[in-house]
Amino acid sequence: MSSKPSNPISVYITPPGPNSWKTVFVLEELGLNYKLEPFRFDDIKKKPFIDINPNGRVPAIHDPNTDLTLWESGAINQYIIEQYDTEQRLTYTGLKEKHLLNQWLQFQMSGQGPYYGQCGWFQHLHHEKLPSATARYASEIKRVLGVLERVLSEKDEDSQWLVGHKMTYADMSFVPWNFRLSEVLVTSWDDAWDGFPRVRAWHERMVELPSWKRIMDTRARLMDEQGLQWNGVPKGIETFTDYEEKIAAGADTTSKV
Ligand SMILES: N[C@@H](CCC(=O)N[C@@H](CS)C(=O)NCC(=O)O)C(=O)O
Repeated sequence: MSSKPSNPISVYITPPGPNSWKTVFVLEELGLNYKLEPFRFDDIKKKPFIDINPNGRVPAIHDPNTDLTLWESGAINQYIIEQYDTEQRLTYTGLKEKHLLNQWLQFQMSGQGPYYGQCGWFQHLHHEKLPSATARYASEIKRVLGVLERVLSEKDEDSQWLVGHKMTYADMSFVPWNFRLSEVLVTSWDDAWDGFPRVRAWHERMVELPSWKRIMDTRARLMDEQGLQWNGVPKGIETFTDYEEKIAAGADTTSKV
């Protein structure tokens, strides 16, 4: 474990998608020294980025203080916590809690992220409509939310967090995808959360944090600079339906979310 990073940690991101913001959220909440290295989504599978992450996905970081380059948001966030959360603000180090935090992070990485991502893809970006695919991923999203609802309902009213009695990096890891919930399910915010009041309250507590608001302001600025609207649709295209029509016509097949 070390103190704060004296040189800024470089964080490679493409602004639209949720995964990068999971890492930026932790860095911002801990008040660490970092600098964003934003680039366009269209360049994600090309050099120079694939020299940093051969898998061509964001986020990735380079920490000049330790000369470590890392990709996969879960691995990155655990590194940041282990290396720089010296006061254990967002973590626990006891044997049980440490592994429970890891368990929830793995659940987020394997259970939440991929299902939300695929649901969004089949709802908005796939070149043909496949209702059975969207139904499958939407029902997995509801199942994942059900798991969280059950666990939170078994916790005391005054510790509505996944592990222990405070917000940790595990809770925070679920925020960026849940922030896009109504968009991936293509429904209203209220309907998206129907049946999951505790998960909704847990999520809404975290998006009220100044750190989350600051990074979403940064996202809005970067999206604007790249000519994109809030949802990743290029400016000048009114609705997702218009965008879908363009994708179906072969105009643009790269994901912007
Ligand atoms: N498991 C990876 C997923 C990262 C990921 O899929 N990021 C998206 C942006 S939100 C991406 O880079 N997509 C590139 C692509 O689909 O080719 C992580 O958590 O870091």
